[in-house]
Amino acid sequence: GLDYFTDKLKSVKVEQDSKGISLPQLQSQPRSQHHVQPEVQDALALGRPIVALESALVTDGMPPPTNLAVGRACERIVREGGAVPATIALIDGRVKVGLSDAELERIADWSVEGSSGGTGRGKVSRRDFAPAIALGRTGGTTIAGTMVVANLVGIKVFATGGLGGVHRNGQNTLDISADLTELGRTPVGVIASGIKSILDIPRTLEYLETQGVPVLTYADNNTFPAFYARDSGCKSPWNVNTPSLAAQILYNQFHHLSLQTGVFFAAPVPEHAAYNGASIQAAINQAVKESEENGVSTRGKDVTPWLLARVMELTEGKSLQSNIALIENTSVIGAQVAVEYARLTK
Ligand code: PSU
Ligand code: MN
Repeated sequence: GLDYFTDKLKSVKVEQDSKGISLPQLQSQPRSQHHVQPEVQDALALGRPIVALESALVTDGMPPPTNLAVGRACERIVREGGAVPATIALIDGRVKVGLSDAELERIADWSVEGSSGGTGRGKVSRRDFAPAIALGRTGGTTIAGTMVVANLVGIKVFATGGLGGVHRNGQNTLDISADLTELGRTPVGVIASGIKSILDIPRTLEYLETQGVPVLTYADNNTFPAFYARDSGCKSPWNVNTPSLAAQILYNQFHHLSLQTGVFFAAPVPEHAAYNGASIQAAINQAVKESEENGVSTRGKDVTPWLLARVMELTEGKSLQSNIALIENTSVIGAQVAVEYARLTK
């Protein structure tokens, strides 16, 4: 199982090559030379701060050329904050922890395999790894998928944009993002800007409660944010507003209590970039309505990318500006939390 993978990773003397570190126990499988970049491997060995970054937002969440620019910006921001960025993706059937710029470029190009132009075909979640590795596929890891890999290699802080959730009418369709169950069973701290109101936010919070996931607003109040907007109308059970408190919570969860459950920090979009307008609410409602009419709302992993792309179209790209700002903001916080967390676990 996964413990086997992790134990092996710790105990096996790994070989280093130009592409990174090979994990020998997986090399007997065709196309299964997974790679942890040397920089990430060193940081893991030395207990230095590391921030995991997802790649589904590059392959599916935002259109070119913004997706590549944002992917690069997040890595740069994490570095500037004194942590090592580890963008996680699946490339030719190999799990990559830390991407080269060429690899990032490749998955950001919507004309090549693995990037899917908002159709969802490139998304890699927990259920997809085993088949996608066997078939040599390329794709972007969702929050759930990124958490799986981060946890396997020992990365505990992960920054991204928007969490998946319970979809509207999810009580009937059972469309509930695997991000929520992943938080319930994988000990990684996730920092995001809340949940888009393409989703059912109150039910998403209920589901996270059922999964036993600590949910905190990262601010001086417990207003739960809704991605573009700073206030969803819901409250978080908790709030913290410093990296050291956030790191202490992760330490309590993972070390002190050894709970095998993630932690969710919801960092509101910066005030100057917030988008509370009636126009975005109207666009979201229209996109959801259209998805129900044209049947997309029942098409599994396609639903979220389709809605994201449609909202962007309907707002003529204006929503993209807050999208960029909020991801850059969570990258800043991710680095700060990772620095404090490394201090506690040294
Ligand atoms: N929400 C966003 N932007 C995104 C996603 C969600 O505002 O890019 C992506 C993330 O990768 C998330 C995934 O993990 O969509 C959730 O997809 P689904 O609803 O199919 O679980
Ligand atoms: Mn879904």
